[in-house]
Order: sequence, then C-alpha cells, then structure tokens
Amino acid sequence: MKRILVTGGAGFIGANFVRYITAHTEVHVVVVDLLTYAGNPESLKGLPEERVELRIGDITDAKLVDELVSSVDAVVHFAAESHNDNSLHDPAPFVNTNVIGTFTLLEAVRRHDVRFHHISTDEVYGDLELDDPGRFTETTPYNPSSPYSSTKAASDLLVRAWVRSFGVRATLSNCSNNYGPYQHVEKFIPRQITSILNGERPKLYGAGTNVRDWIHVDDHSSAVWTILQHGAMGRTYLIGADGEQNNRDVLGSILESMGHERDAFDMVTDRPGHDLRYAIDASSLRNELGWRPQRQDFSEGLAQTIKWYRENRWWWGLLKTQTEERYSAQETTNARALAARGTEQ
Ligand code: NAD
Ligand code: TDX
Repeated sequence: MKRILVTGGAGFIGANFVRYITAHTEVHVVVVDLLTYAGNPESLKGLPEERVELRIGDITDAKLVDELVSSVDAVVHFAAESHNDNSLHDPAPFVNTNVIGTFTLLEAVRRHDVRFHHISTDEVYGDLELDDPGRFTETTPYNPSSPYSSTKAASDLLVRAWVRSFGVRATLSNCSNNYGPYQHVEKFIPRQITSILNGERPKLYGAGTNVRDWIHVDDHSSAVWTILQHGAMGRTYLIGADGEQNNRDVLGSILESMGHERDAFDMVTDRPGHDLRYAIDASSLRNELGWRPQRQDFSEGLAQTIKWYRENRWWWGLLKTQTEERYSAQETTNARALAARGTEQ
C-alpha cells in the first residue's frame, strides 16, 4: 500500500489516524473532507505536505470520488455525521453523508477494484442493560436506536452487500467511544473539559448511569491499520479496549484531575432515547490479528487529553461558543420531546 484515501481526515478520528499513519508508515495520504462544522484543516497542521494532501470535497460527489478513488490503493472511510444529539434535531445530513456517501464510495471502489475499509460504531448493535454481563460481538444482531446509529447501520449493510454481491474487497470495524486530542467540543469528554476551563459547570445527562466503553483514539488507529494490512476480506472486527465506565465516574475523574470536587456538575435533561450501555468484546481482533491496545491507562490518557485542551484553546475557543449556543436550543426541544412522550404513555 503506497497511497491511501482517507475520507473525513480533518475530523477527530480521521486526523488522528492520518497522524498515526504519517508517524508509523511511509504511506502517502490523500484526505477528502467537506470541512463541515466538525472538520478542521488545523487538525492536520504540521504534517509533511509531501506526504499528506487535503482535497476539500463531498463524498456524495460521484465525479470527485471516482477521480480520487482511481488514484489510490485503498480507501479508509471515516467521513460521517457523527453526533447523536444533532441527529435527533436534523437527521437529513446523516442520511445523506452516512448512507449516500458510503454508497458513492462503494460504487467507485467497485469500478476501480480498490481495497476499502469502513469505519463504524458499536452503536449499530443498540444498547445493553446495565446489569447484563454480555458484551457486543461480531454476531450481535443490529438494533440501532438513533438516526445517527441507524444510518451507520445502513452504511454497514451496504458494505456487506457490496462484498457479497460484487466481490468488493472490503473490511469493516465497529469501535467503541473514542477520546483524545482534536475531538470536537460537542462530544462528552471535550465538552466537559472545555466547560471547566471556561469556568462553567459541566452538564450530565439524566442520572449519569449510562455506560460507555472508552478507547484512546491512538488504539483505534493502530487497530484500523492492523485490519487494513491483515484483515480477512468481508470480515467485521470489533474494536474496544475494555474501558467501560459510567458517565458520572468519567465526569468525576475529569473534575478531580482539574482540581474540582467530583460532584461539581449540573444534571440536565436527558438525551431522548439515550442508549444505556455499550460494551465491546474485541477478542477476534486480539486472537486472529494479534492486535493489542497500548493506551489502556484511562487516567493517564485523560490527563494528557486535559493537557491538550488546556494548551490548545486556539483550536477550540471559537467552536465552544457556537456549540454551547446549539446545545441551549436543543435542550428546549429535548425537554418538549420528553414531556410529549410522557403524556403519551
Ligand atoms: P467527526 O464528526 O469528528 O469527523 C467527521 C469528519 O467527516 C469531519 O471532518 C467532516 O468535515 C467530514 N465530513 C462530514 N460529511 C462529509 C461529507 N459529506 N463529505 C466529506 N467529508 C465529510 O467524527 P469522528 O468522531 O472523527 O468519527 C469518524 C468516524 O468514526 C465516523 O464514521 C464515526 O461514525 C466513527 N466512530 C466514531 C466514534 C467516536 O467515538 N467518535 C466511535 C466509533 C466510530
Ligand atoms: O454534555 C453531555 N453530557 C452527557 O452526559 C454530552 C455531550 C454527553 N453526555 C453523555 C451521553 C452519552 O451517554 O455522555 C455519553 C457520551 O456522549 P457522546 O460523546 O455524545 O457520545 P455517544 O453518544 O456515546 O456516541 C459516541 O460514541 C459512538 C460518538 O459520538 C459516536 O460517533 C460513536 O459512534
């Protein structure tokens, strides 16, 4: 593999993956990114120009996608609308980018017989009960809850169908919740860190008992690179690092390591349809491909992430104001939606 196309490479995980590839391989990377509210070319700052090329464009643009795909050995597909809260307020871009965008890429890789790796989420499996001893595996039935996760599920199924029907050389991975540098401040961990840095109280949805399975973004990158090199065609791999914690505990740790009381937060209206618990069994990836996470010390990863946001206000300062304005508007709509649901029952 000499030259790869990374879709969504100016987003959180995509940019970290491009950084990982640049540091650990000789591969030349072409990034295609629409630079939506979530994309930031500054996230690729400092990378060697002769190794990393940014093309601003839409993955639903079939002509552009065809041109880009025809010039590479593999495509790693991160581009997506990725935030559950936004999908509850305006699902249209989720259907467009996540479903039509993936379809457009699949048609191009089919035409040019190019290797494809599809990035997806554990949310396609729905949620687990808090007291369920089980975890998601590659054979757990799909049962997505939100417009976001249902469009990701749809995109996964398209990839599987293109493998089966057309022999497209593709692999898929479904990863748990990522954290690390360059994550948009709309997401849980950076939202809380940046609120505290701004002297504002963090906001916990509902009782904060919902569980997420946290993985450092560098471990996601190494897993994807392993699958790209050694994955079996048509296979789905689950990526996770045994990092289950409830939101209240994560927020307590953030507050504590920033010098505040663990309970110095506000409880706010819950997310409608809020998934209870995600948990990944990544044993296929470990046993079959020999992958191991290297960043499992959550306290250390969190401390480094807090340090990054503390030192890089230039990257998130403007985004923060816009994001909190959007959240204020969404909170009113959520409260109405929950109240309406209550009266129906
Ligand atoms: P992100 O929102 O930070 O980045 C998405 C990127 O895609 C942005 O740069 C955006 O500009 C770009 N994009 C959006 N629409 C586009 C379009 N039509 N054409 C071209 N580019 C477009 O998302 P992220 O958190 O980095 O997630 C990346 C991928 O990983 C997604 O597919 C997501 O479903 C998946 N994933 C995320 C997590 C997580 O915890 N964040 C976990 C598992 C899987
Ligand atoms: O302010 C908040 N308060 C809060 O309690 C925010 C933004 C979130 N939460 C809760 C909701 C979730 O239980 O924190 C948890 C994590 O929330 P998000 O960061 O929005 O992530 P989640 O909804 O779990 O989805 C993430 O992981 C799977 C990514 O955003 C998805 O792209 C990925 O597929």
